[in-house]
Amino acid sequence: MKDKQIGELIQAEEERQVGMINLIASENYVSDDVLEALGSKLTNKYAEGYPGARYYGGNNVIDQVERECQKRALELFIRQPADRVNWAVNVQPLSGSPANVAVYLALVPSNGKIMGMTLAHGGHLTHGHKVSITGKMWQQVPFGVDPKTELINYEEIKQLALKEKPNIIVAGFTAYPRVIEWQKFRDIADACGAYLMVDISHVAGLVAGGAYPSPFPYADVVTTTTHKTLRGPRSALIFSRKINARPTNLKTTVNEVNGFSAGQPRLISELIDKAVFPGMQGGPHLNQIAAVAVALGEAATPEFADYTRQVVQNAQALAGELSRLGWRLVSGGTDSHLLLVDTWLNGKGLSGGEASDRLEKAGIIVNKNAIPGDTRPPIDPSGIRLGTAAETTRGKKERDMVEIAGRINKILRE
Ligand code: DSN
Repeated sequence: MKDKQIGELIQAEEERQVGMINLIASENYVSDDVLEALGSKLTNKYAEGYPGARYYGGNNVIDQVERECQKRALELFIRQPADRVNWAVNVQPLSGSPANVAVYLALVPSNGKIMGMTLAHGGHLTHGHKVSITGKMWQQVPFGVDPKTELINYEEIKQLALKEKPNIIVAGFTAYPRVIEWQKFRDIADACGAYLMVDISHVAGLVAGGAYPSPFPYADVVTTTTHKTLRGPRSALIFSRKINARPTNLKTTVNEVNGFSAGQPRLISELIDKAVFPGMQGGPHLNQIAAVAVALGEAATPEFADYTRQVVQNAQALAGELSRLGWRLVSGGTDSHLLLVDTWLNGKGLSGGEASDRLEKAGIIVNKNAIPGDTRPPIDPSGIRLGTAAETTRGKKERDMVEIAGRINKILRE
């Protein structure tokens, strides 16, 4: 690279990545093929619009790239062709937050209600938190986990949904370690007349590989980032069922702008496409979309399915050993790639910030994270979140996780 300054910084970051243990639950290591697509000349092309309907000339090749990405996404997540025909996918969102906003723009009237898990209990900012645009343009109906079990209490969520009548229910989390019963969320959405959106950003790879239950049989909309357990570049996908929008939900900003009127049947996939472009974004990043297509191809292999099983086994080995060494884990363990460790222990231990700093000095990278019912501030909460997707890509197995748990224990108790 001719630019020495940036070249040296890239080199330095590559060395940092090699020289430490990465337990950040939302990170992973992409293949060289994914990097090659990301760094390709596809970045030079403007392609506002969708395949076959662009606003610029010269998109013959680009259309093929985007269509192939859509095809791979649908084939990977919806294995049965008979089910697949009922779904559409938008591969243009630049990342997870804009993808979620686009869904609300399409389906939730201004000031309508988004029912989602609070950030403090493992939700995401874009599930309606007040500091996010999703909590400013719409109202959040927040739900959390049961204070005793730290598990989702479906009956409580149902009662809340019946009382509040949200327009959309968001299931899916960034810091909830357990399996989610998607059918129960479907029943709740049906009971209160809401759309069911599932955000599988964290577990997408596990779903694709068969190591975590698929929400596709139950959801109306599924959003995901592509760079966590799915092991692709930073990007996002929005899957939507080809069903008509509910007439009561048709009066949304995106529909008004596009001249869709209440009473005129519209597929939700059509509304979501309009919300992504021109509602939220201009030209899609085709180099990124090509890299997603490469990652989706990799995720369809038997090796990837083995990888996802190993990710979960590694998380369970890490959780088991940390528990054995006396650490309290939120909900007692994990069914996925991530776990939450209560490092604060009601004031007898370390804050999440101090735990994270100590581990980083010793070459183990984690993120500080709130635990349910946290009494400490988000900037220095009571716990840390650990995940095994990245280290499993680097070939780690259960015995390595036991060894890493021992190191974590020693560093945090010194
Ligand atoms: N930053 C992501 C995570 O770490 O879970 C969510 O946006």
